[in-house]
Amino acid sequence: MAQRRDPRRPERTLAHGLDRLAGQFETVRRRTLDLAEPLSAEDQCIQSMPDVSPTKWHQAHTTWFFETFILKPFADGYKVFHPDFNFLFNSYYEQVGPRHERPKRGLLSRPPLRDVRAYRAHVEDALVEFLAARGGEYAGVAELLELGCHHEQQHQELMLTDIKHVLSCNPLKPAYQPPRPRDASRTRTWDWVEHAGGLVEIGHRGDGFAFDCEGPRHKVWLEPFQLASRPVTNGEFLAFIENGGYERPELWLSDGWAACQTHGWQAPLYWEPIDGGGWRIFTLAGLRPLDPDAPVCHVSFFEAEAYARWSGKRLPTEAEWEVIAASLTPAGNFAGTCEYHPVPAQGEGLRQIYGDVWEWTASAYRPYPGFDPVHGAVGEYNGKFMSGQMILRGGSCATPEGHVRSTYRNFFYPTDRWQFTGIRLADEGSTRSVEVPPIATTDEAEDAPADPLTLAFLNDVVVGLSDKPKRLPPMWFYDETGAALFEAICDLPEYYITRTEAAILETAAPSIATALGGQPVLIEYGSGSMSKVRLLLDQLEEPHAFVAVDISAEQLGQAAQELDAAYTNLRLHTIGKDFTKPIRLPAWLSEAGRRCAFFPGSTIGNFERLQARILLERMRRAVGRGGALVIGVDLKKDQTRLEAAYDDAAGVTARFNKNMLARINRDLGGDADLDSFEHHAPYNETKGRIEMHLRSRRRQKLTVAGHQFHFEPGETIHTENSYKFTVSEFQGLAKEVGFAPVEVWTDAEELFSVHLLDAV
Ligand code: AVI
Repeated sequence: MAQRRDPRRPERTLAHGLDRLAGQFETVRRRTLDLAEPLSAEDQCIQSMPDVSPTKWHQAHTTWFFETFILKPFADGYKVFHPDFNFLFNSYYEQVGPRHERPKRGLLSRPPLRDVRAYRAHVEDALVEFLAARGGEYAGVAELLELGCHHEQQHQELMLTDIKHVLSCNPLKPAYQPPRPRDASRTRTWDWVEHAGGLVEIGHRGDGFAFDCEGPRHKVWLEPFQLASRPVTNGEFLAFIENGGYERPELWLSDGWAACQTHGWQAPLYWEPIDGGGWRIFTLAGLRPLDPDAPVCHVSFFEAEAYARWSGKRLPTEAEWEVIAASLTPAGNFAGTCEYHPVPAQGEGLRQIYGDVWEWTASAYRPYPGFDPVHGAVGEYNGKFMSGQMILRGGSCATPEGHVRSTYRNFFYPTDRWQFTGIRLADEGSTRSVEVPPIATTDEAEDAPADPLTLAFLNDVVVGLSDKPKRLPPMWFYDETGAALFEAICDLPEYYITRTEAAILETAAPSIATALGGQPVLIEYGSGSMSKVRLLLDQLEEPHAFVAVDISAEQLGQAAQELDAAYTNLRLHTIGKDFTKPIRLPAWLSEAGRRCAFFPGSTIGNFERLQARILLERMRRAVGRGGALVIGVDLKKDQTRLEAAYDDAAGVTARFNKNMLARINRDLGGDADLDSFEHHAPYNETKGRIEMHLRSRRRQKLTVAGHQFHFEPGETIHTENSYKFTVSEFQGLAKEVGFAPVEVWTDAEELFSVHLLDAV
């Protein structure tokens, strides 16, 4: 999804009909900054061990990659940002010249973070200009651009694994992010997935992006085997520990036993014994209790081997892993879920083959028959590491969604433990097996949706429908159809929210305008059709700019055009993005008056308390001290009125709810039968929220991209919560993140409230 840039700076804007690759570049680059956002400049400078690189270094090195392999050789007249940066930020490319020693990256307190950010902007601007000048003709650089994006995604994973190690070394055990609430349900049982063996093919076919080491595709002979339907859990690994697993040399490979002794391993990395018994673990959400049902992670290859031997099984070869995984589209608990931690298995059948933990295989990282690395310096990317390392498959909870494939070969040294690495067992095939599972080809993977937004949707669908109770995040309601249906909801007689809020805003706008003063900047989160903001814009004193953030790129473009035509002197900046993620505001905003976040429609009610707090905190940071917030908040009221608003007589809300299933069919090739689900929207008095569900009318199954989900009659998918507040409940929440109430307006019936708050 491409972010629309400031229309007043057309020279930096990519040509219309933006190439998929240029869009991918922008998305990937922004994600890197998003990942760094929770960290201080001090956090970003630390290197806690030689394998770990500072966050700042990752940001610079990924930039260096584009500069070195695209701009320097291809962009005429490109001016390097700084002559020393080649030495500082070259990782391991001998052919590009000498470099700063890897274990000393944490000593680079200079250049400061702000210079690294400026370096990123410099290279991005130059690359965007270079691509625009080529008018979509990227011959010669397309592969490098794509490689650079995938390279940066690899570093995004390293940013998470590295900062986890850095923070774990701090005695305060700081968290990268607050803990996320999770449903406690899980499936404890597991089974074997059988494969009859025979002559199979593995490796990339050559269509679409892959790293050079994933090919050539070639034939492999497999004996019948079976693969565990889910990874080994913490609870299972605990049994190994309690059975003396770390004290029994007979379970270990000789080098593994030596490593175990040298490093004093007694448990996976990040496990800490609790006085009096038990364990807790360090996570990116700080120290947490050990969940016995979550996949064990941060184990070395040697620990995985010892565990497999102890359990009487073995690790799968990479070919065994690949032929099973190739029948499924990569979706699961990747970094897009923002869990950054493996979660317990849900549902039945083959689970968590993608995401959660990288799975150690029994295969050494060696070239496939006929492997021919790319020529030149960039050929040093993979090939030269093909000694002494082991293959891991499937991606982890820190891997960006859309990054891995069934053919993806990750590799680490057998003693490495700081990645999210886990164990899936294999065994020889059962002689009972007569059923021959399809020998998988990668055809399905080639049909897989490629753009990041669709992949993020697929992930949420696979993760959400595997959960108990099943759930889907409401942000996915709003594709073009969903956005239109929501507009129709706003006009319904039962849905009092929109018109009540509009009437209140009309009354309140002059006072809001006075409070904001001259040249204010409005930032609307989830701007939709941009109709409500007009009520404010009409009253504001020379508004300096309007920043609109919305996930629906189609709607954003359309609405921006209309607003632009109506407010010719207004600077309009659009950000096509999920507004719950950090946003980057353009530098030119700083010359203006007060900043005011605008969040109408009671959308705040669609978030759980913790998420609502995080979102308000982000708004607080975006407007800065002295800024303001104008927010619409729906009030608690009688149940009948509330339920009617979410289950209207004309059935528009029901269609809106079912559009989620229609979208699964449309965008992900799902086979949901819309008639066999019904809209259900009760008010939950105890929790103070309307709950929207899609209730299955019968026993059925739904298939999405190779994943199957079973429904019992009456079972629901929880699609949305709409929390209702009292005025003081909301003010209490806002105060927690530094917003002080200034004024609140309600309608005569006290159905709805609009709040003006100051950022203090
Ligand atoms: C966007 N949001 C505030 C609406 C609400 O009222 O929770 C979404 C909605 N869902 C069903 N009807 C409207």
